[in-house]
Amino acid sequence: MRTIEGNLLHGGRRFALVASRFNDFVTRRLVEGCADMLRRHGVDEDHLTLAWVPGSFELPVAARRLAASGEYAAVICLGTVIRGETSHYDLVCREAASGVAAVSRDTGVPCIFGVVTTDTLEQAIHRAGSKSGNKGADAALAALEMADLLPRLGGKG
Ligand code: INI
Repeated sequence: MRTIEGNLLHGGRRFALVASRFNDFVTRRLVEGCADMLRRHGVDEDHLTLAWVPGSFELPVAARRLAASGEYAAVICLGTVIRGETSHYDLVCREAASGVAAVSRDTGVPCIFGVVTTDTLEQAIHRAGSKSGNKGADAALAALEMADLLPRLGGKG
């Protein structure tokens, strides 16, 4: 069986991060975890771009622009949605998730969903660099792997 896998190699590629300001106390830690993981895998500082949007609902539209630019091997979307703070939690989560997935499918550029969705602020903090790891760092690994995998699959996005 021929097996195709992506390695965690930067390959000189450029990566874009899109982060939402809502709950930025948490999201900034996701951004730091993500950028740190990319740098530790050899990604050049010059090859990292960070764009801020107001909330997670706005992640897809910015991700689409970045993905369509053709400059980036992957776009990493980072945000924090906390149920306790919004009655439209489900809407924001659903639109962010389906929007990011649609950008990925439509452009062929891997768009990584690094949005923490929790019931409480405490749970969100745990996923942003304390008890439960850092979802931004996990998103960076997914981006490296997908960016390396896609060219190996052949064809076009
Ligand atoms: N955006 C978030 O990223 N996280 C949240 O928890 C959140 N809450 O609680 O409402 C949130 N709302 C803002 C939303 O993403 C949009 O920015 C806003 O609706 C304007 O379109």
